Amino acid sequence: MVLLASAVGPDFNPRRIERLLTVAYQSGGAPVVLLTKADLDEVLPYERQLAAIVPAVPVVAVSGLRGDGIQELRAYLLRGKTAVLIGSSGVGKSTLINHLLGAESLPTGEVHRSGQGRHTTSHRQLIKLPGGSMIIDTPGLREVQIWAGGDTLGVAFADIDDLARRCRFTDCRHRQEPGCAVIAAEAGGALDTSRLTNYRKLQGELRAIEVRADIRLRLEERRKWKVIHRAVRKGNKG
Ligand SMILES: Nc1nc2c(ncn2[C@@H]2O[C@H](COP(=O)(O)OP(=O)(O)O)[C@@H](O)[C@H]2O)c(=O)[nH]1
Ligand SMILES: [Mg+2]
Ligand SMILES: [Zn+2]
Repeated sequence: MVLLASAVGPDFNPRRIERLLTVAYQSGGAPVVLLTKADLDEVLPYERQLAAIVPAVPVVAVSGLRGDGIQELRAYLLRGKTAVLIGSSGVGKSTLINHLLGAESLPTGEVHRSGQGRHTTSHRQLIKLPGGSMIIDTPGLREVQIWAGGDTLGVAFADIDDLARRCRFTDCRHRQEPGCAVIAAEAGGALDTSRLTNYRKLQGELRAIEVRADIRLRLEERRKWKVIHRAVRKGNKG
């Protein structure tokens, strides 16, 4: 299970959640969104926004300080299950785990005035929770990167994937191709522009990673053949 933590407040960013969701789907884990620091603001408007962008993903509003949503969260953390907690530094991941543990086991940090959290969690850590589940605390987004493989965007952006079936070209990238149903949906207002922009950005990142992976693969292949050729030459001499 992948718990995507995002705090309520002015820094709340649906685009970041889309990105985390892409990472979650790539991992093969089932995603659950945690709306953290629920003690700071009315959670309903955030839940409404999430329902629009991640309709199929459960959302739990939690507060590691006040204890909101802890029972609901525990219902996901079943015996034998492992969850990884990801999200920006300072959203309250370690505080939440401490609450689940009922102890101050993990260091937590003050949030900088810039809104950026300090990286008080410096490494990943697997923690056994009472109840028999396990949870992995992570230091923040630096650890969480998109990697190529699988139809990840298609799952995280199922709406765009559905529209894409009606594009004229089957390999349409929804950028400026004629007969693109995605571009048409955006122009007609049915698809949110910033959601499409984020989709394109993630698509570009995935492509860059695929290209890098491809170069690495070719270099490895070349090295392998060099070794084989050298061995063959030696063999011929001897
Ligand atoms: N108001 C409020 N503050 C919180 C909550 N959880 C964490 N914090 C504060 O946010 C800061 C960062 O918390 P931390 O757990 O270290 O975040 P992490 O970087 O995601 O592990 C600390 O100052 C916490 O006291 C919460 O539920 N409500
Ligand atoms: Mg932490
Ligand atoms: Zn298209």
